[in-house]
Amino acid sequence: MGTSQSLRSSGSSRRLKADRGCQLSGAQILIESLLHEQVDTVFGYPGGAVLNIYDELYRAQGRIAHYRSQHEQGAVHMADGYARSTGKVGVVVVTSGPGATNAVTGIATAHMDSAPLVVITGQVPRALIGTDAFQEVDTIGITRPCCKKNFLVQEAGQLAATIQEAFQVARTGRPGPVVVDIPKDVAAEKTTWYRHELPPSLPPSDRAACSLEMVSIAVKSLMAAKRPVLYIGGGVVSSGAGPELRELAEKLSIPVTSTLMGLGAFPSSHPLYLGMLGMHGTYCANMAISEADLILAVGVRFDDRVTGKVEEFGRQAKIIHVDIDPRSINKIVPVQIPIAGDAKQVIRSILYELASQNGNLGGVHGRRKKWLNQIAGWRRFAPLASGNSSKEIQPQYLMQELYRRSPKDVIFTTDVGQHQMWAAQYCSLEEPRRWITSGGLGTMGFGLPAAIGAQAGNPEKQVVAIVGDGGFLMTCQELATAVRYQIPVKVVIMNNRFLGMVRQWQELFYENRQSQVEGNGPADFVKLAEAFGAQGLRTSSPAELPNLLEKGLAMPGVVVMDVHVAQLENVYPMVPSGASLREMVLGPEQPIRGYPALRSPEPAPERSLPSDMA
Ligand SMILES: Cc1ncc(C[n+]2csc(CCOP(=O)(O)OP(=O)(O)O)c2C)c(N)n1
Repeated sequence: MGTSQSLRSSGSSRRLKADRGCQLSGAQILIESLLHEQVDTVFGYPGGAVLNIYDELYRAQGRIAHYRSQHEQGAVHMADGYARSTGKVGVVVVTSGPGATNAVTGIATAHMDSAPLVVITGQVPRALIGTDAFQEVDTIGITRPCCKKNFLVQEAGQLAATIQEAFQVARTGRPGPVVVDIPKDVAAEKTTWYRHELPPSLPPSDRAACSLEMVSIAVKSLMAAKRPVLYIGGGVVSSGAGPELRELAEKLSIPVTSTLMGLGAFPSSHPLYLGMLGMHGTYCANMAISEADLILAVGVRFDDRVTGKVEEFGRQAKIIHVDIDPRSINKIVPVQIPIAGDAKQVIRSILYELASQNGNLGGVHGRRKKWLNQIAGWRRFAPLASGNSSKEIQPQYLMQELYRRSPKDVIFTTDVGQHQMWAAQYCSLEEPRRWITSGGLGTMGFGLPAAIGAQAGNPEKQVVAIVGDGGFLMTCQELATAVRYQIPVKVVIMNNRFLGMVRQWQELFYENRQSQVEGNGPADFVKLAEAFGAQGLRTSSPAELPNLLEKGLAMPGVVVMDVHVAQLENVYPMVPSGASLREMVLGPEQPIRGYPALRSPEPAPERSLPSDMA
């Protein structure tokens, strides 16, 4: 039994011995540090530079569960899915060279979406660094621009403090991935280690205090506004500010729209909820933002997929921007009321200030009536199309049926493409941390491994990966991981035999020249699932679909449901790239300004709003 294990097996005499210090290797100190951070789950892939670490992971079996992926990208997405669904830091171990470079897509994905990870990469021995040694890459250089912070550990004596800092950085402020590069000889080297060297774990968030003066100005503006909108994003999920936001929205009758990353932070069935905004957002959300006189933006970063033409975004509105990361404020749009701070704390401060007005909200609800009526009109004018299917399965119908048949507390992960947008539109969620998608980097191949990580962290929940046929083939080998560890994820392939989202853009903006977007030949996903030891089901019939979903979701083990949908369906509404949110295209019958209408031989009449809504 290794020294680290004997240290763990408590007993006061042993503790005393530990306090007098003992000789541990860098790898043993790493394991002690992970246990100190209460890590019980690690994802990774072994190799030469991390042999010592894997030897200690072997000894730590029973205390740390390790899931070995089939590719390092998969391991990082798994840790990411685990982190986003549990709120804990996800941990990854990969080897040097190709192990580290394979991990980069996962690290960049987590970085863009602010997911807290600690990624431990092996490195060649210190004496070989810079010599083009076997499996040497400059991991620090490569990962610098796509992680929150990285460390090259120079000696075993630095490991405990470095790991602690890495966890603290990963989960504090705007969360993100941290890379710790450990040369092989540092992992092997022994040093005197004292248990009391491990200081108590630092709190998960700095809960930075915000400017009370700004809060007070924000409250006045919120009370005075005639057409306010709350625009929320992933920062609300990471700070757990959902309940406070709901209280605020209800207290002041403020309608709420969410980014792709914020879905679930505000209950989608709530009457004040407008749906997602942005490129494939709802008509009423995009109109509300465009017409608002006040936007309270919380935990968002004004991504270009959200704002459309940025000069037009919320042009009539005063903007209050609450964000933990002061660098995000005033970065894309000028903000009149900046509040740097943790979303939960700031919204609490706003609620506190409102409460101090002794319930005298100055007739705010009456003032909002006209605005809420106008929004109701937009909602009625252009609701999301319902996916009626007779001959073929419409993608919208698939999403509606999947949502209807999934348990209320289901966790959905998605890949990237049309299916992701339809899932966002139709699989509306009531709670945070149930919607896991690659929003910022838009990484195809994310859905399946993220689902495996989410399922590992939430064994009691149903986890469903919604993927496209293209993205599924990027990481489908992770089915082997799910089967091996009996992680019973369900995979729903929205199979349109196209790289659908790219085909949609080629149709709409490149005169339908379909360049390299056709499907994957006779790829048989049922056989593929079976080859990995999973179960496969397939349908292309609208009548069969409900039963297939019911059956597939209820089956034990890993199940792949290959659902053949209409091939040429496009995602609407759509704001063409670079257009303002008002220039949404609602459906195929409506030509996109500057582009020929491909679907209708005659130019379709412009859809116009009823006069009271124009
Ligand atoms: C790794 C990666 N490569 C390329 C792209 C560009 N891309 C965005 S969506 C898309 C098509 C996805 O096709 P599929 O997985 O079949 O999903 P669908 O759009 O049909 O739902 C592509 C190629 C990407 N987002 N990620």
